[in-house]
Amino acid sequence: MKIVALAGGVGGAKLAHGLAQVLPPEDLTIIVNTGDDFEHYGLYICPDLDTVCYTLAGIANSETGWGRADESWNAVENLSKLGGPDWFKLGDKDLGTHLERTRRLKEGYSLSQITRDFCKAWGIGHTVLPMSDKPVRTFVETDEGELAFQEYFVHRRCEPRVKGFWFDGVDKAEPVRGAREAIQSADAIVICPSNPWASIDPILRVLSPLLSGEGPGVRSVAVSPIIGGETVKGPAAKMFREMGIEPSALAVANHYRGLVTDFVLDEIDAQLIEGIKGLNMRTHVTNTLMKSHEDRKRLAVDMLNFIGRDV
Ligand code: FO1
Repeated sequence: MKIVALAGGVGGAKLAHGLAQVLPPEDLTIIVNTGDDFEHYGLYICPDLDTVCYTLAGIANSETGWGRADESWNAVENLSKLGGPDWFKLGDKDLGTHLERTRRLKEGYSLSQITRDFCKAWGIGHTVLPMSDKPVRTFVETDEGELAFQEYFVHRRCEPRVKGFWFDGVDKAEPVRGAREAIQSADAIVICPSNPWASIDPILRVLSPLLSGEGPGVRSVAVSPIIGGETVKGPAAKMFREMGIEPSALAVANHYRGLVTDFVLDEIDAQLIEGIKGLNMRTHVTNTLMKSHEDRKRLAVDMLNFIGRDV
């Protein structure tokens, strides 16, 4: 079964990792959000691409959910002593990624070419693609004005109240080469349990020319990142509340209405099934919490059974 997975940060990377454990490389393409990307210390940093790749390569920092495992912090400690901005923690190993990516971008390589070479170097067999080779930047409209994503998410620790989002460059950013073929040959698109507003919406906007195809279109299965009204990790539930929406798996399904054919929610939210079916989506209830690598694999197998049963 061929799958295209759309993923952002931590939650998305976990399910992508689960799918990579059960699908061969030729049957899984992972398309990653680049709206979180930004320049810092003159380096071009791609947090979601790195979170997905480090997770697939088994070198991700499992405590923080970002950056590398077994990290040291000499560079950032020393730049801090010099009075430099140290709010965005760049580990020494992680710095190597940003230095080399920035060097190659300056040499004219595309982000997708660089990602392909990095995946090879990290021993990742599956295809990981940035959603576009053109820059897209997520901005968060808040009660304190407009903030670039990392300014909001890391520097301000998601404190400002969110009013909306916009994605600079999204209308000029064509889908990355390879996305069209992957989607056309896919049995299903899996929308991983990432932040619907900040991680998945940018990808859906960039890929929309490929997704609004006539006819039944590709099967698309979204997994709720909200369980029992709360996000497992990250500010998605807070964002829903601040946008005047009570956070729940139903609210997430409603966010994706018209875009997905199927919705996967956690057993704890089974009472929401009828409401989600009312959005013209097939529902699948299971344990969607991924605490261990085994959990990631179990959810992936569960998803494929669910998709395969009706394909
Ligand atoms: N998130 C934080 O909350 N604090 C950090 O200091 C931080 C550093 C960091 C360095 C590299 C990287 O790839 C990600 C990093 N993140 C950090 C996460 C980053 O903000 C991502 O955008 C989130 O994971 C949301 O996708």
